[in-house]
Amino acid sequence: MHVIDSHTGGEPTRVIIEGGPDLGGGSIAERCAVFAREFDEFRTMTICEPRSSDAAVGALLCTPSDPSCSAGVIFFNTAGFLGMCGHGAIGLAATLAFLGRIKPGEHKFETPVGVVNVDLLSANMARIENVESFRSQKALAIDVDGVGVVRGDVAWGGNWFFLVDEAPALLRIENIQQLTQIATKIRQALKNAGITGEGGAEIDHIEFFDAASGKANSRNFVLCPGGAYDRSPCGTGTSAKIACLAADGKLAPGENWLQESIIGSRLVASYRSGANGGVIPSITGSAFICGETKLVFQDDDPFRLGIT
Ligand code: PYC
Repeated sequence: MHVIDSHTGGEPTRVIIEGGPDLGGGSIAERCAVFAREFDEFRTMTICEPRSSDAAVGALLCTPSDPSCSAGVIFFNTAGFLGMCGHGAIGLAATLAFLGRIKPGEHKFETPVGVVNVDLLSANMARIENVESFRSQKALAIDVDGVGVVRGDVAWGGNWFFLVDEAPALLRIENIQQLTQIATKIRQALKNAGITGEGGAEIDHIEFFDAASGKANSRNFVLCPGGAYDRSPCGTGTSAKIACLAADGKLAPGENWLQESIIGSRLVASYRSGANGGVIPSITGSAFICGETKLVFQDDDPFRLGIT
């Protein structure tokens, strides 16, 4: 399997260029369902330890079914599949530029949750116009075991998020373990209470906010599905945040929002109005290529399929 690794604001993306599963024809959403149902071992062997880790997002490069798109992509991690991935889409754009497959200018990627516009600004910088994002519930209170009552919004930004404005601890690197534990408890409490996104979708990302350093508008901490936190400010999480800010009248169309991650990396976001009452967020960030690798899976390797 031929993969290219990059990072976007510190968050890794591994793009499968060759050697992935044959998912047949159909839309990228249909092929994602085939991937999950019939070829899940390709996900675990590519992204789980010992060949990768909980922190990384995988991206299977596919031929798009929509002829207007430059690429199709299915994002996944150690826990399962993602609808969209903002840092991963920036990583994919930089990867395709590195391979000489796309040039600076406008492109489209087909994802399982819709087509996203991609403006490749340079070899390492891209602006992603995400799928329409919206808030579905405001200031929902949830009683969390050992934490107490936590209030947050439920919003869609290509994945489902629970966004907590008052972080339960200072968003500092030394508090990552504590933040992860609390966010995991919140996610479990939402699940136990049957609180979901639309159509019963699991709210699998938990996001905390706090004041930022320097010129950034806000700092965040995002717990991703599985146990890892996002090293980047999370493109879909920032999209969900933008949807909430817009719904509260706190951010105007076209106005920039500088989102900083727990490790201090940044994305610039803004929005235009969507067709269905939500917002179309734009996320700009940089990704850097870290490696081009041939993954080897030996027949007698007991961890050929990854540590699951
Ligand atoms: O950037 O959207 C994102 C993302 C989702 C999970 C990890 N990163």
